[in-house]
Amino acid sequence: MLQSLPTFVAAVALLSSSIVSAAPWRNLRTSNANPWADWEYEACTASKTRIRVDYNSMAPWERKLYTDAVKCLMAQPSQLDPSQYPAATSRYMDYAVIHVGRTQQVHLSGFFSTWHRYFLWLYETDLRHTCGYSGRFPYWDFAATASNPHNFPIFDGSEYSMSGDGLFVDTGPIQLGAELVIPHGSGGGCVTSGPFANMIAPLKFIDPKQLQTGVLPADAYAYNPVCLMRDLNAYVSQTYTNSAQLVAAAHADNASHFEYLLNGVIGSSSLGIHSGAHFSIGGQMNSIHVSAQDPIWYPLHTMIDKVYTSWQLNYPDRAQQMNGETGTALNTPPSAVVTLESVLPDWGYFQLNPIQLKELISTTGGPFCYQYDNVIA
Ligand SMILES: [Cu+2]
Repeated sequence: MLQSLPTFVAAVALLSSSIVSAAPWRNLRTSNANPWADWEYEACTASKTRIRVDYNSMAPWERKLYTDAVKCLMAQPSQLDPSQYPAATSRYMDYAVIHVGRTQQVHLSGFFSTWHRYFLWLYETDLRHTCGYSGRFPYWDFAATASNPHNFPIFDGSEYSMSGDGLFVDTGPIQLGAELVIPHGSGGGCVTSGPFANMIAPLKFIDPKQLQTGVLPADAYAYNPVCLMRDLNAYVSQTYTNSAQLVAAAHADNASHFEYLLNGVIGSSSLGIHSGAHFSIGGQMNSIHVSAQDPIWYPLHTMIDKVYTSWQLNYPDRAQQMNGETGTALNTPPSAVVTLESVLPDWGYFQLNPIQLKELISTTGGPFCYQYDNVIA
């Protein structure tokens, strides 16, 4: 599917074990005998099941409760070694840094859906445990806002939003690949409204093409403070993340078809829902690697998880299918095909225990206990 990509075999830049630090909480117990076999998860019961909801359906007070919790995480100290990870300026940014460190393994690979599902769960749990968040975990239904994202509470720039667009900076059309040019959106500059106004994003932009090399740039964790930027793009939303595309993904024939509808083919005009959602926000979100700096990353990926969950619930016989891909982006450097038995790359200090993919298949099994307010039928 990919023609003449520069494939030189190189070691995937793994985060070193210095990312180990005392986890302040655990959602599973491990016995000291054999960490591979002996942990137990708490049973997920109906009364314990958390329901995830559309941000736009939440009352203003609950939306503010959520963004206050995110800001609380931004005010907590980093647990990473500052000499190795200068861009890790807070506990919130630790997630973004760890995401950078795992990017080459958990995108365009067999780990995408389940690694991100658990990453979101860790973040949600951290908001509750570290910042006392008591509301529901929101997703951003990007198909529902495609007509004009500014018109919805999530991006209206009010104190109850996820902050608005960036200031308008006319930099012309955006070249996303050899075959793909998209029109400029309505922003392009710094985000100056709402809860995350004037936020600093310390991770330097990494071009998605980097995925094709199998390694991270040498300065991937350097401290490079710039403003959080956005360029909301209704054209991209309407073209790549409309409801017909969500429905198609929720009814994909098999896991590799699902992966294609989600992630498209890098560098081609086939963007997929996931990349489309990223590019409809612009700014840091245009980088697969460093996008998790923008707080909208979490509701966006929660929506991707809702699509994954819907597909699994629509076709229980396909729920455990693998997409046939390996454990490295574009199989660079080459690695083994991912199976249900595969151990996922860890989540930095947030979760260092080995977790097998089969544990992350159901949202009401393994470590999880949540559902969505509805299923994409
Ligand atoms: Cu990601």
